[in-house]
Amino acid sequence: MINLCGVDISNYYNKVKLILLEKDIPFTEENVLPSQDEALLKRSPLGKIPFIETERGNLSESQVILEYLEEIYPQKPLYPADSFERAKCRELIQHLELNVELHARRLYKEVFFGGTVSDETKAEAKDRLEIGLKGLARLAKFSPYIAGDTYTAADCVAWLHFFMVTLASQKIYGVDMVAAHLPDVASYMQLLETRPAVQKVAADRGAAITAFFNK
Ligand SMILES: N[C@@H](CCC(=O)N[C@@H](CS)C(=O)NCC(=O)O)C(=O)O
Repeated sequence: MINLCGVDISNYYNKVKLILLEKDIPFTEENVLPSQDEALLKRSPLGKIPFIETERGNLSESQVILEYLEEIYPQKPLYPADSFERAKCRELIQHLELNVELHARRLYKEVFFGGTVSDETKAEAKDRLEIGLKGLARLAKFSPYIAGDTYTAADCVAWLHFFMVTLASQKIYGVDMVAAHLPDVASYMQLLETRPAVQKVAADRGAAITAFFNK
């Protein structure tokens, strides 16, 4: 049985959790915080979460895990069968992660962890986020799903990262940069939130966020 390790407030942890739920793959969860402790470094090479433990060994990096799960559980596919469409789906995921979420991530210290981020970093992150979101707007179809008429792994990733980027940009810049660049995003998020797997991840994330801020 797969053991998913990490915390429910992490969008990367929730990415793997959502994929497991959508594909109906049995798994257990273990609450593990990222750290540089030797014990954790033996389980996850950079001490990051998420990682999974399998009968064959451990795997880190959410996208690697996602692709592995897709290969070993091809039933209930989350990628299109056609090679080009599959590549378009991966292209969306790559843009969401590298050109959107990673820039917003530079703000999380102030948004979630009581730290401060310099004005220079805030300005840089805003510029890069604008470029990333404009690029995403050129690629995203929202017809009704992000890659077209079928729900795919790109929707799982988009749903999680849009939530974080919205929170971060509202708190730091006073504006929801996702909605500003992707005007159809509210109805898209509502559509995704009709899915039982998405609802389960949202409920667990909500409880974890409440517990985190009331510590
Ligand atoms: N590229 C990694 C990102 C994972 C990641 O950044 N996880 C965060 C929590 S959301 C973490 O472990 N941070 C601790 C650190 O960066 O040392 C993935 O896709 O799994």
